Amino acid sequence: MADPAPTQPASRTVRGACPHDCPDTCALLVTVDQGVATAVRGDPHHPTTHGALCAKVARYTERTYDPQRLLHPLKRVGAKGSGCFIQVGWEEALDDIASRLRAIADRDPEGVLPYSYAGTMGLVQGEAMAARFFHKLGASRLNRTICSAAGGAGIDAVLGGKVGMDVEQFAHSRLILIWGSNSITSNLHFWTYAQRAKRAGAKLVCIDPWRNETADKCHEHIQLRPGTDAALAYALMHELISHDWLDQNYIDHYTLGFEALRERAQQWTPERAAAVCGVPVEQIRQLAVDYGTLRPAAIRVNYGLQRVRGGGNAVRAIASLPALIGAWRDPAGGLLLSSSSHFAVDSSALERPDLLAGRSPRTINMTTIGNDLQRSTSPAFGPRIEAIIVYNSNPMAVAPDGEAVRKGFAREDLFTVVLEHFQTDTADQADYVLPATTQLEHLDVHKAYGHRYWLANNQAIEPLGEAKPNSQIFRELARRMGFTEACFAETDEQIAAHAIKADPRNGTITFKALREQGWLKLTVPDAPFAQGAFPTPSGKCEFWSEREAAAGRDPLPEVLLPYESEASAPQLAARYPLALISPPARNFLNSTFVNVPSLQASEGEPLMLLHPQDAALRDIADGQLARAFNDRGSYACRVEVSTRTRPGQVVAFGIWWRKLSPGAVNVNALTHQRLTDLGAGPCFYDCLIEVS
Ligand SMILES: Nc1nc2c(c(=O)[nH]1)N[C@H]1C(S)=C(S)[C@@H](COP(=O)(O)OP(=O)(O)OC[C@H]3O[C@@H](n4cnc5c(=O)[nH]c(N)nc54)[C@H](O)[C@@H]3O)O[C@H]1N2
Ligand SMILES: Nc1nc2c(c(=O)[nH]1)N[C@H]1C(S)=C(S)[C@@H](COP(=O)(O)OP(=O)(O)OC[C@H]3O[C@@H](n4cnc5c(=O)[nH]c(N)nc54)[C@H](O)[C@@H]3O)O[C@H]1N2
Ligand SMILES: [Mo]
Repeated sequence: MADPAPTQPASRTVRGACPHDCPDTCALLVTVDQGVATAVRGDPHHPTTHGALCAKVARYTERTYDPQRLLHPLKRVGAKGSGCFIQVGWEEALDDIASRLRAIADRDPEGVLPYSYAGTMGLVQGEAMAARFFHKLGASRLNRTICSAAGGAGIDAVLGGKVGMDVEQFAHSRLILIWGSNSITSNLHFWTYAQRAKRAGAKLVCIDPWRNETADKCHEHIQLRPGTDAALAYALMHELISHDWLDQNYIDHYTLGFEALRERAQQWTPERAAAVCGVPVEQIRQLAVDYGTLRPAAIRVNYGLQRVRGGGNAVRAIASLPALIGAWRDPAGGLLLSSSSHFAVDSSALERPDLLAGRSPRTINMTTIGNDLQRSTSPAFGPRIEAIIVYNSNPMAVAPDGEAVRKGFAREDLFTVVLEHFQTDTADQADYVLPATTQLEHLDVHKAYGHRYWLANNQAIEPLGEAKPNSQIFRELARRMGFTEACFAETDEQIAAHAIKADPRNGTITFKALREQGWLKLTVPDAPFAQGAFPTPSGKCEFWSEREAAAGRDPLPEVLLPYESEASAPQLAARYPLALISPPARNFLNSTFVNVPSLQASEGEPLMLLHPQDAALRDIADGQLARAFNDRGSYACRVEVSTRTRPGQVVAFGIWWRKLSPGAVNVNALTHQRLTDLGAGPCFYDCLIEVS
């Protein structure tokens, strides 16, 4: 007689990791009862998670078991974009997709484009099997710029990579500048450390164009104009230099180009910066006194400030500050933008660029997908994009210049495949929608960009319906394409084990140990740059960058005003006088969670803040529905008249699904596709509009 099926224990706890695009990457404990996930909690023992989850991920089971989850492959039957689909079997869907891709690849594989970002930050369900598939095919490559490219390039120029303070050390800082970050919304677990420092007497300063909930809880709020941060940073340098609040010993030993930087900084008096930034000069002077005299001094700079033309150089200027005062000597001093480069990840083993076999396909920038989907074959561009495979991203909602994106995806001759959990705006444009598993239903391994722990995500429950992990979908497509390399047969567990490179920073960490323990910390010194040793070519903090010079750019950080602002585009500003920023809503994660009923209810509806002066000028009352518009598009949304924003500045929260918004457009109807100074990133917060 056969053995009886093993019985499931009544209730068990599975160690997991939050997959979302957030600096906090929390350690999760998932309660599973009879095969059903009943609760997701933060691991109380993981230092940065400390048992707390944000409102969104605390609802993870609600999202997972949502009745709207996609559970079967769907094939389009109605007109493109009509959202009419029929259920089909996996065999039929994958056979058809493979044959369509093969036909395009036979003409030119660059006609196929992957489009993905950080729907999951997992290294297995992100760019592993998918990258292998597209490399082997010779498909166009994607430059994944949509979030952090400008800041990443900026910090790389100065510090040599995405390296910086350990977030846990902020608890011991005496001064914390929270720069371009609404931490309570987007980096909650950092905020815990900032609060601890505050209780111990630290001064907290928020530098942000609108008085967000984080600014409310800081001692000072410097409410500057969007895109003017480099000017503020230079004025601080000006004051540090003229009052000799410098650590000359640190500068002499561990930095490059101080003389040139000093000369540039001397041009930036606090008065000049105050006029550019639109803040009182006294506030800049006081900030300089604080930064020049309080120790340890720490900066939490986040990506909010680099979504403007000069975003890369703004990060360069800010990243130059800590070395001037020797802040890096102390574990609780310095700066943190991202901790990403502290992790040694074996991306070649994951993504297998060797499968390109000498080919070097063109690269498409994901920020300009709106224009690029509409381009024809040309020598400069290469072949027209004939197929797009979207996973871990929702470009119809998140990419700039929404009308261009819509036109691109509406092309009748474009073959679109979307791997998703839900019928998003992008899934509506698909020829095939393939149901993907969520974090509870698959295995993964995670690094973080806001702390220094590796995490494992164990599978907690069986996939719902017919959903499959991204990795499995690409594995099965690879088989149908006739890709026989051994790497296409690897299991998720094998892929995860590759991720953790043999490197002193990873110490003895293995994926096996991670799976058991949930999370393990990197071996990185508390104050890694106390004695220089920056990962730059010179090993120093590079105020002056030879690499920037070689690329034909300013070797020093440069003050570049926005493309669209009163100062830089007065004629445009005469027609569209209001500066628009569109930061994240607290209950959403980009466009994820927008469809979760309880979170949608917390947010209510699309909202924009308008200053009382601007509202009065336009005769708009609080709570009215108004139209925000420019030459690119128009967006209807509820107005909150509020002194939280500056006069001349609108704050519209993102990123709503189009189809859940009035008129089926969202705030990206207003944004444009021009690129940042460094990194070729998007300029979401560099945008002029009018409201009526
Ligand atoms: N709840 C929630 N958490 C999130 C996200 C989310 O959507 N919702 N998004 C996640 C993602 S993708 C990322 S990249 C991270 C980082 O997230 P970010 O997108 O950086 O989000 P915020 O920290 O809100 O930073 C935006 C802040 O920058 C400010 N800002 C805008 N323009 C400027 C400027 O020119 N100068 C300055 N100084 N400030 C400016 C905005 O007013 C806002 O308060 O957070 C992640 N966490
Ligand atoms: N106006 C404006 N636009 C912005 C921003 C802004 O501040 N203002 N922020 C920008 C920033 S910082 C970012 S990072 C981008 C974010 O852009 P995206 O990375 O596209 O992020 P999301 O909108 O969260 O979409 C992720 C999608 O992936 C899906 N997903 C999650 N996990 C999986 C999985 O395992 N498999 C599959 N197949 N799918 C999965 C989710 O269901 C979701 O629909 O948006 C940018 N756009
Ligand atoms: Mo992002």
